Amino acid sequence: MLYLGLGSNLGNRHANLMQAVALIEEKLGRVVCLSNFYETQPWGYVSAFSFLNAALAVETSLSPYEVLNITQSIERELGRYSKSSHGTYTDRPIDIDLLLMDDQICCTETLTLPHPLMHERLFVMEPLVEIAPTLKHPALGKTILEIYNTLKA
Ligand code: PH2
Ligand code: MG
Ligand code: MG
Repeated sequence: MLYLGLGSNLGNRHANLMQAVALIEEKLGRVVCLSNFYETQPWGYVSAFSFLNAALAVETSLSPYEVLNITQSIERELGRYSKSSHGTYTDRPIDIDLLLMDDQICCTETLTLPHPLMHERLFVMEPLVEIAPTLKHPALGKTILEIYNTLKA
């Protein structure tokens, strides 16, 4: 199972997330579970625009790199032209992040799994704990619920 994190803080955020989910279903595989959408404040940079964040579980036979290529093309299709530049984050209509893929641990220049910052980010862990509380983080050896509780404390 593949777990993705979605975020939007530009344009019609709700519509952007819904369109991303539809394109993920079309191009990656069956969306098994989708969290609620959470209103969150920009984390790690200053912006006037707050986010909607969500998490979803997808059944796919594709490799992590194929998934990455496709999620990046979906981001472009939904109008994401600029990526974080000069080490700072930028506002975006859509961001699709690979969080976890089965027990895969992978660390290359193009892709790190599990997502290296997921356990530090409430905007990722809150939607994820809703859909996969008992899922184990293969690198930390803790469940999503345990990580979420530590982060919240
Ligand atoms: N994504 C970031 C940086 N900061 N803050 C919130 N609230 N939600 C995000 O999705 C987000 C962020 C980098 O991808
Ligand atoms: Mg991100
Ligand atoms: Mg991203």
